[in-house]
Amino acid sequence: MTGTVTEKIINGHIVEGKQARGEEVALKIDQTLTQDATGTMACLQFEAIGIPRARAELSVSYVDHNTLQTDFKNADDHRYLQSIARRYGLEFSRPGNGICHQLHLERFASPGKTLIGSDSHTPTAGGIGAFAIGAGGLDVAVAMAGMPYRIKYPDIVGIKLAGKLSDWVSAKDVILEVLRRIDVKGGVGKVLEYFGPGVGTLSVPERATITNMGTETGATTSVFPSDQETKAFMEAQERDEEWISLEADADAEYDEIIELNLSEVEPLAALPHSPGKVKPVSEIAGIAVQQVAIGSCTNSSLRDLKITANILNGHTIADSLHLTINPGSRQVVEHLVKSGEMRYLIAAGARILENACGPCIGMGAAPSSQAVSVRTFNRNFEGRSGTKDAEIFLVSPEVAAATAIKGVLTDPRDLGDYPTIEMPLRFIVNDNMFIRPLPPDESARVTIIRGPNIKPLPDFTPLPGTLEGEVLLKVKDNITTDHIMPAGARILPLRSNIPEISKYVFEAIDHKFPSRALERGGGFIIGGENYGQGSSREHAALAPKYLGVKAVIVKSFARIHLANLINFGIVPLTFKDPTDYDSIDMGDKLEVVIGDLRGDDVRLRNRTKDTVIELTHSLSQLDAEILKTGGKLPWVKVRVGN
Ligand code: MIC
Ligand code: SF4
Repeated sequence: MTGTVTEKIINGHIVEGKQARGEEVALKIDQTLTQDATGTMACLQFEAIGIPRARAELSVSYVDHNTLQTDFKNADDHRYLQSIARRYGLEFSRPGNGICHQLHLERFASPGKTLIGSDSHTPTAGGIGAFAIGAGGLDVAVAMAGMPYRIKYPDIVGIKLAGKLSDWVSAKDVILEVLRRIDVKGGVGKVLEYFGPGVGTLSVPERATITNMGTETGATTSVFPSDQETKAFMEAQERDEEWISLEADADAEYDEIIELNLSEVEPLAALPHSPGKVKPVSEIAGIAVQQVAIGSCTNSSLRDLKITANILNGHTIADSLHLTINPGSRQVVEHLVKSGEMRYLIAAGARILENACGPCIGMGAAPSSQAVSVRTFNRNFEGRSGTKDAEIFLVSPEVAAATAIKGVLTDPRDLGDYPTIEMPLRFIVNDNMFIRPLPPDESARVTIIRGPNIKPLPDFTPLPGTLEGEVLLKVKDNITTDHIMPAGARILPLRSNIPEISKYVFEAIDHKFPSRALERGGGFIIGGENYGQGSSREHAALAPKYLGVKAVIVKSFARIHLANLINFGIVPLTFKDPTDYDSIDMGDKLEVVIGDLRGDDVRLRNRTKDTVIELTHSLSQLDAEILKTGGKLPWVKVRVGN
């Protein structure tokens, strides 16, 4: 097969549909991953599908998001997930083992494989040459049941890397540079594929930092070729037999090419409150900083923590701030302990937190009021840190460590000589915190254990031809799923209880939304561009559905959220003429005639303003069928076959 890496993998996995840009194709999925915050719902859905055992080649259930265990709820979810893994033949990664994407890269991801995960940063595995896509939990449950995953055949953007990164500049700056150029919706409907002579200068974990945060461009995924560097990484992980060579052909054609000279990249930062608001650190250096947080699935690899340790070695962090570090995995920690570099971190004053997502999703270490927090993470949406008025800057480990020493946002090049780090030729491989799947005869006897916070899935009914109700909320551009369904230490433990979590929908924008929606018997949400960017959490569709939201009418949608709305029976509609957005106000009474959703014309009558507006949608025939039957679960159940 010839072409780009993306085409080679997609074309090798198509089970239905045409190999043509924009056409819907169904892909065979080799691997799935779930994490606890989305995984309990995904597993409830997998149970409801009703088959005896998972059917993908490999399904891994990770516990990494929700690990505070402030009461029984998290612990009950973990126990439930472990029992599900044993019952249905999944790998189970115990809490403390590490962050799902870092662990998957280390131990399971393989070049040429397809992977879908119920987490938007699943494309991390693109760093090893996997075609890895983030999706809602239900879509992952369906793939676990062996059914294909559908995507629109994406446009392929070739990002041609030349040159070599300078001292003090690292992979995070590369993806920040990409975001500076194409912003938070520049990747929608596209795959970002890296190629060119600069690729070979980046190790697999560095590539994974880039593909991880490619998610913030809205891209379907990002992918690197599989080359000698990939082979070396897999050998070091004792997985050389899984390596294959996978590179774009010399005559491969990209739909668009972005040239990026690594030698010209400089230390960058994303400013509050968008990962796309990128500026050179040199232009904004000097801002007083109260917190530095290092870790997350973007920057918690051994490479990242080694460089951090060696920058901090011999220093004490500034009095004005505190520094937290979440290592990505136990493998990372074991190496830092063995090499002695863990001491550098501890002696400098770092607070070593758990090998988990932690502060990235507001699970502890919330900044103080109006604090500036400099983080190596991938998202800085307002309030996500747990502190509404905190200002979050996203940077590389180099910038974070330099800032921790100086107490102000610092261009790390001011520190002088760049430390050299030595990476091991062989990683310490210790899989004892994975619990392996049971053989089928034993797993069939396992009892699933549910706690009182794990509530059954709500039932959804078929949609009528005309939707009526009032505009419950009108929001602006780039509304994130963190706005729609916040996470953090208070709300994350409610992920397996839809009636309870629905009380927090749109909390930061309008805390009266849930009670208003219920009082009015549901209604509509009006939004701007890129509605639903960010996380894959299907709760941002499920909970509004529970409150009676019938349709979301916006200028444009982010990919995963659009799919989640369809999956749970909320009609996703767009304005034919985006300026019509201005003519609708909160409280307006609307009537939306959707019919059978086969054609793409939908008429909206605004009874309050006595106007008619034309709407449209991008639903395939299948999407329309799924929506009309009240969502994907009932649709899948009749098709899966035992
Ligand atoms: C995130 O980074 O926003 C999360 C938390 O990992 C989410 C998943 C979730 O909401 O549980 C994601 O990226 O999909
Ligand atoms: Fe976890 Fe943060 Fe990565 Fe999401 S972005 S998977 S919360 S570390």
